[in-house]
Amino acid sequence: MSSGAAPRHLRTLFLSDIHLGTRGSQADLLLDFLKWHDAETIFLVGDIVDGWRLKRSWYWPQTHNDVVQKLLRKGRKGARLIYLPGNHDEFLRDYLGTHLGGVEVVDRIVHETADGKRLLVIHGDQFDVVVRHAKWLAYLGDGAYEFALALNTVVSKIRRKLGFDYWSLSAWAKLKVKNAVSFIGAFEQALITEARRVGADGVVCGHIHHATIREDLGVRYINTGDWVESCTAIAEHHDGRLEILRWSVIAKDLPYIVDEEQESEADQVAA
Ligand SMILES: [Mn+2]
Repeated sequence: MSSGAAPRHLRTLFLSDIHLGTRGSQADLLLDFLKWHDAETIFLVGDIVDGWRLKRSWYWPQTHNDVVQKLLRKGRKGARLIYLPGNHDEFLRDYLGTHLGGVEVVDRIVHETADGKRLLVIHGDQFDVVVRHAKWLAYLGDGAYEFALALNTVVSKIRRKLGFDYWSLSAWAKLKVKNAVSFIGAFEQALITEARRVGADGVVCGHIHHATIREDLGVRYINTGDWVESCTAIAEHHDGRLEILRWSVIAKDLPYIVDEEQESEADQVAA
């Protein structure tokens, strides 16, 4: 691809866990990614802006602003933008069902792919309680499962009022590396259970910073990954085919952008 090449055009783009407002956010790499990718519909699958960190200490460099502007510009140029808040941008959950500057804000939505598959799109933190108690919930059945979902909302509100951080599955899993694999498994299981419950063919979520497309769970399980470590997105092509886009792989075909990437890594080491 030469520097004069047009961006890749996708039917749908799913992005999550960008964590703008934190030093870990790879906003400059995401900016490059957005220059090279356009889509008819862009789903922002939660934890786009990190509201908790910003509350503690304000960190908002120009590149983070540029990401927001770039996305809004894509909206003005005709892309449909849908924002599904996560636990880190929970403040946006007060705006569910509204439009903010051309962006639709919803808790969850069903997306139909070009080949007619219905995918539930949701951040995923809503299922943390389910994940933590997956075994006895499975044993107790559907009523308990729905109760756990409701309980999760209440518990997270109380924790927020008391000034606690949200219980973070990914942070917890990282601390307990031995259990990480089984927790990722329980998270996947909770999400596919929900997809099946609402009659969808699959689920697209984020939250655990682990990009995957799985076809072996009965319904499709798709995780968008993140823009803190892995720098991944999910693309839906015009024929409905889904693909994980990894910036580390794409950037190799874009020589002059690879240079920018190296610079930004050097900056990080310096910081
Ligand atoms: Mn999250």
